[in-house]
Amino acid sequence: MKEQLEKIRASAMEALALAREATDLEALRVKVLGKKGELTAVLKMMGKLSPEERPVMGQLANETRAAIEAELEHRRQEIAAAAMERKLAEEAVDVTIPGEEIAMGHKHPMNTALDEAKEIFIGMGFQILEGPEVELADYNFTKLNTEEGHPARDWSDTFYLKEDSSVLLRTQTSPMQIRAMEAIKEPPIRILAPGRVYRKDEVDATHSPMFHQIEGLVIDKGITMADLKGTLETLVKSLYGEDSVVRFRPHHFPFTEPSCEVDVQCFKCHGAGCPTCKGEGWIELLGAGMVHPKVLEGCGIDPEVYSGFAFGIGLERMAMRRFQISDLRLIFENDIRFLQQF
Ligand code: 2NL
Repeated sequence: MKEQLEKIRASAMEALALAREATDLEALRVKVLGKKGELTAVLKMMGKLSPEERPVMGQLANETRAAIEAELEHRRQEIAAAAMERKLAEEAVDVTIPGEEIAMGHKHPMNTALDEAKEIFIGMGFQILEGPEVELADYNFTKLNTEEGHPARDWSDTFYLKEDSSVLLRTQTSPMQIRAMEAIKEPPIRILAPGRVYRKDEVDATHSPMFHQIEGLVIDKGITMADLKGTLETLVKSLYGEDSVVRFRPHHFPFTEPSCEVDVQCFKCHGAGCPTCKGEGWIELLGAGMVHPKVLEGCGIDPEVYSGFAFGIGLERMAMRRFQISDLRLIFENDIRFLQQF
């Protein structure tokens, strides 16, 4: 039995010296000291020894167990320390290596132009409202005094979403103004409705089936064409400078009466005619007019008591002038080489 114990101890020590992982140690512990282990098997045979031999062998067995356990613990610590060393070496960070530069993005030129327009109108007491791009024909046309059969309603110009022409992609942001009037009812109303609008246009340097509009609406007692002119002159002078010259030209829209288009005298040639204004001397900016009484009435606002003006601006054209962009398509292509310039 003595030899058996010595053999167990010697082979355990040898195996311990070779162990490289914590799992090796655990396997070894089970194999030698476990319930069905080598040492336990020897201890079970103690009963067969003589009463004289038993305490001697018992002591030797305990010493063997203690020695193996001590070495196990020693090796456990060595292996854990080695693992920690390895981990530290692997995860070492060289804080002196220069960092990777992160390219900073910035606002899209369309948003810069939009934010500038918003600022100007917020300064004049306007509230910004946004609404659905999928609209009822009722709100996009009928309530804007654009009757059945009007050319703007043509299937070749408008994206309809229903066979019966009742639902469409809005062709202007005016339906949002109608919704606002119906909701607020009691003027004064001063709102600015920016957003995407859709028309069936072929893509070229100045057209896109999706573009952006900013519409404004002011309703109160005693609002006249003078308020329209003053407000829009303020806009143009904020955009193009205090000394810019503004022109109001008669026009026609179904939803306003009277209607006009607003031009600014070319800031390059001061009216003489040049490539920037295509020889016209004037640059067209927006459409506007006094809200048609039928439109007010349809929204539950009494045209005998209240009056108002409205206007619509194409945001792409505004941004193109602001940043001297020659082709509308560049705005939507999101080519980083183009966008980085602004
Ligand atoms: C353009 C310029 C315009 C309006 C939009 C409007 C809105 C309501 C009532 C009356 Cl709720 N008018 N908006 C007015 C004049 C011009 O847009 O070139 N449109 C085709």
